[in-house]
Amino acid sequence: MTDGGQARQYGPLGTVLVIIPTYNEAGNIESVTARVREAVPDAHILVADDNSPDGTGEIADRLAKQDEHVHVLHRPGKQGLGAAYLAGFRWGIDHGYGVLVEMDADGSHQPEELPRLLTALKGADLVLGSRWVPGGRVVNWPRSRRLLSRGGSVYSRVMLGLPLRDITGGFRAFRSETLKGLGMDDVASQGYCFQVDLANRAVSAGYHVVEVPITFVERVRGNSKMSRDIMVEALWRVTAWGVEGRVKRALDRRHT
Ligand SMILES: Nc1nc2c(ncn2[C@@H]2O[C@H](COP(=O)(O)OP(=O)(O)OP(=O)(O)O)[C@@H](O)[C@H]2O)c(=O)[nH]1
Ligand SMILES: [Mg+2]
Repeated sequence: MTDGGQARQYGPLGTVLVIIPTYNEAGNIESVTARVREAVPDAHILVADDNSPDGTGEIADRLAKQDEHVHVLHRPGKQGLGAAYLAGFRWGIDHGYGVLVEMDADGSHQPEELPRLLTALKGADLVLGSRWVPGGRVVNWPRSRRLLSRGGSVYSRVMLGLPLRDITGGFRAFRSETLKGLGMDDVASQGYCFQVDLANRAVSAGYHVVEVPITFVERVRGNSKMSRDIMVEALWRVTAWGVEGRVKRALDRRHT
């Protein structure tokens, strides 16, 4: 939790848009959409599909036809999670939504936990669903993935000096105002370091960030998009941001 939040007054949340990026999630998109609709009936959903070869985009189109709360953003090809979210955020801001939620399609994030995230957002600028705070859990994750995720968070926390436990997670609720204040135009991160990038920007900008425990469940259907490239990108970017931050702080000290 960053400081400065307690004394502030927060405005109403407005309408919620749950953004679900998809690449080859044909076996998952229908059930996750239905669960979101059930869990938060007033919310809208935006499926941001990168022209999935398995037809996820067409399934999403069918769902959107049947339900005016469901929308689809078709993108020309696989450009990474970060790019899909940035496009989704812009769409949500342009359409006047007050809250933009990040959620995976693969069932790892439980739509039934969304109301808790949204309740916390009433008193925060950004809420992170967190596996690594008391009450948070991971189910069915192999030891290697657990280590990778915890290691990624610890490394990011130390390198960037962030007071957060789960920095790489992708189940989050932003106030639109927060995203507008983060300067999304120069976000270059593509893979899951996108999540580290946004958390770092939010804390650095002085936003009140709250972690809420979640239960994260390993995907049952479909294939992981985690790759060596994504890990390498995360490692070098986090290291570069960490060094950059230190140099900047040292220079600031010199000038004061
Ligand atoms: N639009 C779009 N969505 C993507 C892309 N890469 C991943 N996704 C989606 O982002 C979400 C998270 O990706 P996952 O493959 O589950 O990544 P992960 O959670 O790190 O790995 P596993 O859970 O082990 O599969 C899923 O809904 C994916 O379909 C991409 O390049 N474009
Ligand atoms: Mg996943």
